[in-house]
Amino acid sequence: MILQQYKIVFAGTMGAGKTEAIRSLSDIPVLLTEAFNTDQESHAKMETTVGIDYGEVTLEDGVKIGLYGTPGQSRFDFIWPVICQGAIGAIILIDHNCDAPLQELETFLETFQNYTDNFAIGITHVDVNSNHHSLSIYKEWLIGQDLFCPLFFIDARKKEDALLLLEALITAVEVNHNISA
Ligand SMILES: Nc1nc2c(ncn2[C@@H]2O[C@H](COP(=O)(O)OP(=O)(O)O)[C@@H](O)[C@H]2O)c(=O)[nH]1
Ligand SMILES: [Mg+2]
Repeated sequence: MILQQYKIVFAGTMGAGKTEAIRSLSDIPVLLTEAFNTDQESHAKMETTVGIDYGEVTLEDGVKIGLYGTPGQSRFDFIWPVICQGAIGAIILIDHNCDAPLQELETFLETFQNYTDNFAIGITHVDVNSNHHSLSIYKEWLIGQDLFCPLFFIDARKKEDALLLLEALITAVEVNHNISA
């Protein structure tokens, strides 16, 4: 058997559910790994290490996927290119109840488009009915941008929701790269 391991990165707003989604999916206890700032040039003062979540899931077909959670705050943005190295795609999680969810989505997509072409978007916390944003804003925005990537409303605490997003991303990778099973 050929062992294949892929890498997927979770990005998105603070508290959106990145750690929780990795926890829901992972077959192993989620690890918090430390990464050191390798980009002293643009963040010379940042000498601390940064915590990255790490989990693993093996899909039914035996493909093993490494799940990497990035720190959400932009002050850690120097670490994103490092984490994204070799990743097949990114899952962007946006908390529907944050102040400006659409702008956040736009910013994360713009940033991570530098590192990968494959995305799946999960809008979280839609069960918490504390804001006035309509759910249709995301789809309308994607259509307006001519961006066709999978978009789901999920609860990161539910394994089936997180799995749906993961499988949508893998399908997007296969479609974008013309891979047939
Ligand atoms: N109500 C609700 N809580 C959620 C949802 N997704 C995640 N959470 C919770 O939100 C909190 C923050 O999630 P966490 O994974 O730590 O966010 P991170 O900063 O993106 O890693 C945790 O208590 C999660 O259990 C959701 O869809 N709805
Ligand atoms: Mg986290």
